[in-house]
Amino acid sequence: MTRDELKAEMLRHLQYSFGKDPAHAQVRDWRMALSMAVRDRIVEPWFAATRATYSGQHKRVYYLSLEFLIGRLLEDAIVNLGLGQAAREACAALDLDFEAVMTDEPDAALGNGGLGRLAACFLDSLSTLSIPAHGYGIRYEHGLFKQSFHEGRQVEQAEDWLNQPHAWEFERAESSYEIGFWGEVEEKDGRAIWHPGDAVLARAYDTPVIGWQGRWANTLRLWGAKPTKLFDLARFNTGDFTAAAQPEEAARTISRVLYPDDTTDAGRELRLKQEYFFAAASIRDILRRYTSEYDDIRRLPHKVAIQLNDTHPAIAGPELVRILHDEHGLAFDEAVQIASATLNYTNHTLLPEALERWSEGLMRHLLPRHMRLIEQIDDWHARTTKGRTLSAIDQGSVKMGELSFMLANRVNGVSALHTGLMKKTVFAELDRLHPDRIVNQTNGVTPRRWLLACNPGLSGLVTETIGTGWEDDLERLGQLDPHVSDAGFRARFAAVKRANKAHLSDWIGREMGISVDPDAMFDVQIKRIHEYKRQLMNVLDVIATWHAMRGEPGLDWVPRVKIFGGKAAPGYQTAKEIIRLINDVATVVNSDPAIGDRLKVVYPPNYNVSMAERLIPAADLSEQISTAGKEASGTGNMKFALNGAPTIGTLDGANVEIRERVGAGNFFLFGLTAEEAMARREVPDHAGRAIAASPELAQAIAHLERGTFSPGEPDRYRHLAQILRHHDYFLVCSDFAAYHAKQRAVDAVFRDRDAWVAMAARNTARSGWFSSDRTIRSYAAEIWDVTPVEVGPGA
Ligand code: 26Y
Repeated sequence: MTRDELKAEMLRHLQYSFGKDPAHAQVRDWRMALSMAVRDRIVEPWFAATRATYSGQHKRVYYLSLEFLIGRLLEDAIVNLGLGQAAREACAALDLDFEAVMTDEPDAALGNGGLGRLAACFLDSLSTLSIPAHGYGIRYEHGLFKQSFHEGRQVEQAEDWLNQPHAWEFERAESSYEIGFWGEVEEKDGRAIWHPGDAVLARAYDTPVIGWQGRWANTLRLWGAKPTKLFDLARFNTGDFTAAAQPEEAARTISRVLYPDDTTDAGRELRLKQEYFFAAASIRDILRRYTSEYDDIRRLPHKVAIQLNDTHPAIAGPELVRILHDEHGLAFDEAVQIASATLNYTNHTLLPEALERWSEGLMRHLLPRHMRLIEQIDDWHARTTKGRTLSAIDQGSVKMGELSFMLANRVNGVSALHTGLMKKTVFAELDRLHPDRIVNQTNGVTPRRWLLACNPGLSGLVTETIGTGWEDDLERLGQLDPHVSDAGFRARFAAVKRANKAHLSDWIGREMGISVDPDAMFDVQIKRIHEYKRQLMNVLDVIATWHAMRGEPGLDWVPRVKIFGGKAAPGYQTAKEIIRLINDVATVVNSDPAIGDRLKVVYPPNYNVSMAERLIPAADLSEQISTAGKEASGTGNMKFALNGAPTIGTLDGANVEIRERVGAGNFFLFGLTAEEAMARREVPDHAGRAIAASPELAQAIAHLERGTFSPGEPDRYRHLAQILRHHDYFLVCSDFAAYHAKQRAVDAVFRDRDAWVAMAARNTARSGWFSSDRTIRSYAAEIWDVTPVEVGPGA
């Protein structure tokens, strides 16, 4: 498509799809017009892919996830369709600022963090690999909350991405399912019939997901909740307008927000309703498609593979058993066998508080038939494995991990270390009973978004050096390795990073009013704020460094910009204290004349996918410092390495595999191993001992307690200090000295610019394995038993 064709299409959509006169069009109108023009190019490959799947009777993959953190879609589509140049030129010809048009699009933030972003990368790779697949999720009206800082404290506001037309979705009014809740189960002639007490409609909204070079497109189908009857006309006519609208309100609540607060009973019930709502609609849709093509329901596992993204969609298991048994009339055991040959489960965390459990009472009340089936599934498992000591029902609650495991063909962890720990800890007994069920699938990230689109400078250099083809064959980056010893290549690599940093410095200046030196080291930690991720250890290092700089202002310090980004769960008080501390430390450090440009702390609010795309290409150092054994994989770690930022990190999650691949000499390792961490927790007063052994740490904690960063309110960080001294489960104190020392080693290498650039470039050259294409190929072969559909070039 040429510039002129695209421009003509934009003008056509502007006028005929949106009724706008070009003379009065705003950026948003132009962005919508461009989106429509681009979307039109997706529809054909999308139809072609669907037709090819039907006509070849190919097996399909269904990825069920409560989260899809997809971010912006326009640039992604432009890049995948190879329309970058045409789009830039068309915008220029219309006197539009291309960057402003791109950034006008709101982020689709239908997820919290890693698990949701992984689902989005997987959709991208499934399309790139032409594997017939659907993503299924909820069309939340409000995605992840918007974060702002008021006096350093996190304030949450409702996010509102649908408060404007959504360019990418197709509403399917004809694809709706009635989803029941509550009610009773009637036993009749040995058969169970569930009579729900209430119901809502699940309506489908489809977003095409285009793969690399537009060869294939799959569908992300999101469910919106609607009332089964619009409103109560009788009540309306009596003048009780509010009551008349009540059914609609109640139904819509289900797809209103991502992760409602689950600390109250009302919140918990709503969350379970969301899970069942979307799982049931998806299963219904999958079976409708299957039965429209095939007669024998027993062959379902040959044509369908379902992946459960953690336990959040786990109720899909009992729902599938219910339909096969109650509605299709299969014997119970056979129904369970078919369901478990179809379903697979990915575990993303071993943290006890994130392992879902539902109270038996709530489950029986909301889903009476399912609770009964869960008991039967539990009995069936005990009967068929003689694993009598084990149950998915424990002390009045249903353990969704165990239930998902019992009903799965394969269960996978997301990094080698995490999968090993799953076998050793939470699923030890189930693994013994089913030794082939647990497999590892190390996470990956899509190189289209996380290198090609977000880092044009580096991707240009890669292409000039090794040619094209790496975009969907990322291991080709290995061909860069020999070039790293070429001084000319290193100079160009360094120039790209320097330009990215200058660009980010401008943005930080504009957005935050903080001036940062693009030649300083950009040290970045961006992820959800959680104690196990240890942002607190990072701030303590900032405090210790600041303290040392003030003590010896004459020393030749390596200038650093400490960049933080991330949100805390609204009810997670300790994480919110850590946020406030980072902001308070920033206030003191950034305005300290004794420090000047040598240390800056920058924490831009409302970290999201788009901000990650801005920060990662400009990073020098990647902070991956979780307590070993706690971060299942991490995927940010892969994005940094790919973009030429070496890691300072622990042996946790996929850091282990990153270090193996980039080489120990290109990775700053520190800290306790997972085994040592477990042992250390048993040492009495481990924190006290670590504090006594590290004057820097003792000093930094003393600053917290003295109110250095909370003038006039010395108690503000008393609680954090207490945690460090007496309840340091995440071993911040035990790892601090090693971390602080390793940061000095980082300084030393950074001083030797050429050595640093070589290290950075080797990170890029050796990160090819972390493409989500590799991950998806591996799921396809080892879990789903599907193969890519052959498509002609540029179909
Ligand atoms: C049930 C509720 C409490 C809950 C909600 C969200 C539990 C967990 C989650 C999200 C978990 C998550 O994002 N896990 C992350 O998954 C990534 C993809 O596998 C990993 O890279 C990352 O280490 C892990 O923390």
